[in-house]
Amino acid sequence: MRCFHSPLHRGHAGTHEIYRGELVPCFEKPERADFVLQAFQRAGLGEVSAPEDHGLAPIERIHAPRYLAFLARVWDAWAAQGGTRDLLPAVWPTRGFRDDIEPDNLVAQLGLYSFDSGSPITAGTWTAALAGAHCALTAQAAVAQGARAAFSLARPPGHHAGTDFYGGYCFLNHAAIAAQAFVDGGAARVALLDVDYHHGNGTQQIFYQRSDVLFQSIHGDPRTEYPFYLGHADETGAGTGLGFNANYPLPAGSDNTRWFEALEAACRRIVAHGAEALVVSLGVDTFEGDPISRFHLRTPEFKRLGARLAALGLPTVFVLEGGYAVAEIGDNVVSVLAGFEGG
Ligand code: SP5
Ligand code: ZN
Repeated sequence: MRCFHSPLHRGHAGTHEIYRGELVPCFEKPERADFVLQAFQRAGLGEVSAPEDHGLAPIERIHAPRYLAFLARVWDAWAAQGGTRDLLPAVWPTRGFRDDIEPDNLVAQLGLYSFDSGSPITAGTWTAALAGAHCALTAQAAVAQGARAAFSLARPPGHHAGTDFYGGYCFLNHAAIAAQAFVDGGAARVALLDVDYHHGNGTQQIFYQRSDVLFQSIHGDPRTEYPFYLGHADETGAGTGLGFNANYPLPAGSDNTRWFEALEAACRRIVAHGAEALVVSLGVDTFEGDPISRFHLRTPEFKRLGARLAALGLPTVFVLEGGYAVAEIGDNVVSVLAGFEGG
């Protein structure tokens, strides 16, 4: 399996996020990608290449122009004011406020385009996220050109980012960008499966009214788990998208039997959809040792996940999402990919 990776991810390196009223070190750190890269190479799974530059057009198919313009300029604007620390929002336009006028104040702009305080913007955030989008697009192109599967190894992750908002450590929704590229390449039906511990709220928002991209997410129940405000089982799509969104919220602490029942249900729907291609939002924060999550997958289960996805027989793009047990993230990701390859 080809792997696409850029060292530009290192430019996104937040120091702190707010957790229980305290500044704590970021869980989403550059070492994550290093460990995945090392494990991928050690396992001899395939060639690792730099992404091709696909330009902004395929990213603008998913994200709003004013949001992309904000991401591209915000750090330089901050630096021009003498700012050096990570950018974190502190105020948000909730119900009753206006979101149609972009304020001049930078912190107010941060709040307009974000939904949490856990996703610092640093000097290289835009460059890193853009490189990640190009990794996903290059992986998609490889698969569209006939590869059985490809892996986009990038960070920051993407599945919490929506049309015009960031959060949950995510800025550009790489998996959504890849799924859209399949559609724009002529696929009538695409499946996007999110196996990260957290609900893929950004991806759901992007495709909620569409029937061409089936979005499904298996995740910790939002009643207790981040991102809290989306990801319930009764969210099934709207308009022409009705019936093309499926959530499988599982109680925190759920056992692996239950997790694989949800996977089975999701796989059946992918087949029923008649999907021509599959994009997997591959978070491994379902690992039993993950510091911020509460499922119990381990190496045998990650292999089983990969093997089950391979049995769908679809051209498949894997996009790295979460996973915060840094020492084990590489082995966990490689277990899924090796399981897919039949190893
Ligand atoms: C891509 C991805 O996995 N994003 C996840 C973002 C989660 N951010 C909020 C973390 C809150 C931590 N709460 C866990 C309590 C464990 N002590
Ligand atoms: Zn996650």
